[in-house]
Amino acid sequence: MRTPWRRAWVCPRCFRTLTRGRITYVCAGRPACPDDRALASADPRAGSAVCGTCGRTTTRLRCAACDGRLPEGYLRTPGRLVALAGPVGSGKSTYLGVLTHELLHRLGAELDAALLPCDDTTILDHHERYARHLYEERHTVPKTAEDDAGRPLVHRLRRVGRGRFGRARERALTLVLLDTAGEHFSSRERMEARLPHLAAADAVVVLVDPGDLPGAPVRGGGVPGRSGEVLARVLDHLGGGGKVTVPVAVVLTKADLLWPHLPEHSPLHHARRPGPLFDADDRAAVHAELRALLRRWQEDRLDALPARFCADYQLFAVSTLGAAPRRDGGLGLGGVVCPHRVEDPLMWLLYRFGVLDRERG
Ligand SMILES: Nc1nc2c(ncn2[C@@H]2O[C@H](COP(=O)(O)OP(=O)(O)OP(=O)(O)O)[C@@H](O)[C@H]2O)c(=O)[nH]1
Ligand SMILES: [Mg+2]
Ligand SMILES: [Zn+2]
Ligand SMILES: [Zn+2]
Repeated sequence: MRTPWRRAWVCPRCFRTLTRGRITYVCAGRPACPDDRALASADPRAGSAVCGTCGRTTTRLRCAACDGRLPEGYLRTPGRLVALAGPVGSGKSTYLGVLTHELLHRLGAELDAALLPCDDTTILDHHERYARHLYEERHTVPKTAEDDAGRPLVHRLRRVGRGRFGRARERALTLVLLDTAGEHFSSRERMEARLPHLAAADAVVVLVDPGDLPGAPVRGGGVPGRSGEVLARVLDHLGGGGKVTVPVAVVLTKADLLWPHLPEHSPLHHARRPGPLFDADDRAAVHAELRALLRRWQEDRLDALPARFCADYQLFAVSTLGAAPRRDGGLGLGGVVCPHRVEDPLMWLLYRFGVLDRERG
């Protein structure tokens, strides 16, 4: 079953639903244009409007609720807000930085997809917060500050696939990815006060540090049980004690720490087959393997909770960096990021969002 699209657009700054009355044009002649209020009555879905005062055509839109500018062309494609959750140090920022880099530089081409940052803020933030550290300084990313309001990365993804009867069919979506400081997941009150976007998310990716699994053979770092508590809190927040309807990906990060302890034939060792299709067999194999491992590592809450409270969830294991960083924060493996299976959660979500097809076995 495909998840129905819950709502078409959410403001990527304040996360309120963008009804027509909540979107207005901004005159392209601002600030010189003396008065562009007449633009308020123009239809935002038309794509452009002419300012009654200065006569310029504008395509700029803003959210009337928070006054934030909407990314160029934001309303042209359905928006999907994917929120990252997980305790401090679980690997959210590293994951977001590497996933975006992979999408822009490698995965986009593999999926026959064009991926474009929607605004300058996205380009700057991606570079300043993530890419500069990982790919230029070859170092881990800094910890996300607690008072960091968390600007989202907004990209438009477009694919031309084969529709029925072999006809070319364009499928596009605006992907809004949001990273925040792990401290905000530490209590119910904090989540409610500090993470207004969670309730508006179209999918949630909960990251789990393998060091938090009481019985996992990983030394140092984690706090046993912590990731399970965050997952419980997030699901409770999203579902209000009932079912969570949006897709939830539960992702073990830092899988490189686990590799030496996995059986040789484990599906976690190899990567998915490359190509622009969602591989359901591979997905089922990894999911089943992780269920068994979580039981062995005494944290089967990570499977039992979503099994009970989610209409749709999957278990993943990724290594974002491919190896543990050195003690001084320099990347291992000669300073190179070697991601393993990082795209798996996204491939699943793109399939669920109707942008990817599944492999037909
Ligand atoms: N071994 C290994 N370590 C990783 C990997 N990814 C991240 N780490 C380590 O985990 C640390 C924390 O990662 P972050 O991405 O900053 O974690 P975060 O969830 O954003 O943390 P907060 O910003 O505090 O919420 C990094 O500094 C790395 O040392 C990985 O793929 N493998
Ligand atoms: Mg962070
Ligand atoms: Zn807004
Ligand atoms: Zn004007």
